[in-house]
This record gives sequence, structure tokens and C-alpha cells, in this order.
Amino acid sequence: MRTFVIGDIHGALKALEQLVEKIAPRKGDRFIFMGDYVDGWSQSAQVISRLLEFGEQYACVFLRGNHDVWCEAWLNGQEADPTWLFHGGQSTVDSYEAVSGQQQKAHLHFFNKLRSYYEDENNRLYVHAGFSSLHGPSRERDRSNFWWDRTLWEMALSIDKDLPQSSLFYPRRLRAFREIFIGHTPTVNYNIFRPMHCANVWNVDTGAAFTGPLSAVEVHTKTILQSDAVQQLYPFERGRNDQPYRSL
Ligand SMILES: [Mn+2]
Repeated sequence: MRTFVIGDIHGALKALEQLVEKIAPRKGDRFIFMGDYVDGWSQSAQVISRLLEFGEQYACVFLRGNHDVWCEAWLNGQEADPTWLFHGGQSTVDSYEAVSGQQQKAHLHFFNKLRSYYEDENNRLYVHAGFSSLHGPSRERDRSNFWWDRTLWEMALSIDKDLPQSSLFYPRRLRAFREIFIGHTPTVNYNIFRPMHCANVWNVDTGAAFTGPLSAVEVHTKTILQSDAVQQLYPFERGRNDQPYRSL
């Protein structure tokens, strides 16, 4: 069985379609979407519609990202958060102009059902951002860490690559899992345009909202598939490239 982890989409429906075409999904494949479906390129609402459809055809796990939390609150009738609007939310609000109230309800239901994290049958963890408890995500005190944390990734970046996972000095947070798949921090921040592997952590957010492509990693073979750089697919848009601060 193939399992594909799909990075942060950020409204780039064209990149998602390209990536799906490259994957050529087969019956029995599993897909784990890392969250941050919205905010960035102009097709956020259309990405959600496509994911709803895709989830009916294939086994999918949809994780929750910080941008999805903002969008969910807005679809639920709350005032749009100004921080959200500045960090890509306005493009999402605009994309919903063409969406009927009934469809919006179906989208809200999609957001309500997103999972904070997922652990597979082989001790692999999938989470949008990270967690802080040394006992693992099931003992997390503040669940917003699942979609906001950046310390897990920063820690993974700083580990000597020769340190074995069995070492007492290997961080406990990471030791509890065979592998951890995350998104949230764009690899383009490091001028890297492929999913990054540090310690036992894989970061599959290759900056589709900015200058990078959308990426998928097959978890057993580590085969990497990618769309074109998303900004080439939306030549008349800027995505989130005008935002000075890339860590939201
Ligand atoms: Mn994020």
C-alpha cells in the first residue's frame, strides 16, 4: 500500500491537480494531507471542494493547520481575524464569494472534522506543526501546538546527524516515534525546494504559498513528487510573497 504525505497547499488548486496527476492515485493508496489548505493563491475555497471530492474516492487523513483554524472560525460566523486577513486570509475570503451557503456549510463540516494529529500502524506520526509534551501528542496540554509549534522542527534541525536514535541524548520528543512528518515551516526559508529530512523528522512544506512547489512524499520509499513552482502556475498573482514574515 502506498501512503502519500501532501504538503501545505495554500489555495493552489492548480498545483494540487498537477501533483495528483503525477501521483496517479490507485485504489488502496492512502493520502495524508498536512493542513494549511487555504490562504495564499486565489483558489482556497476550490481546494476545499476538491479535497472533499478526493476524500470520497480515496482513503484520506486531513490534518488541521493554523490557517485552517482561522478559516473555520470565520466560516462559523466569527469576525475575520485581522492577523488572518493580512497573512493570506483576504484571498480566502475573496475565493468564497463564488461559493453558495450550502457549500459553505459542507466546507465548515470539513474544517470541523480535521484531525490534530495522526499516528499510523508503523509508529509514524503526522502533525501540521509539532507538539511539546515529552510524552507525545496524546499528553499535549495546549492543542494549539499541533498547528503552531515550531520548536520540534528547530530541535530536529539542530541534532547532529550522526547521533543514533537510541542515544540517551536523542530528544525524547522525537524518540517516541519511528518517523514524524510535519509541514508548517517552508523549506524555502532555507533556500531548499525539496522536502527536508532532519533527525527522524520530514518537513514536506516546500513553500507552495511563496516561491516553492507543492510536494508529496511516499512514506515507505521516500519517493518525492512535486508540482511546478506554484508562482509559475499563477503568473498574475503574488501568493504570500509580499508578506515580510514567513512564519505564519
Ligand atoms: Mn502552518
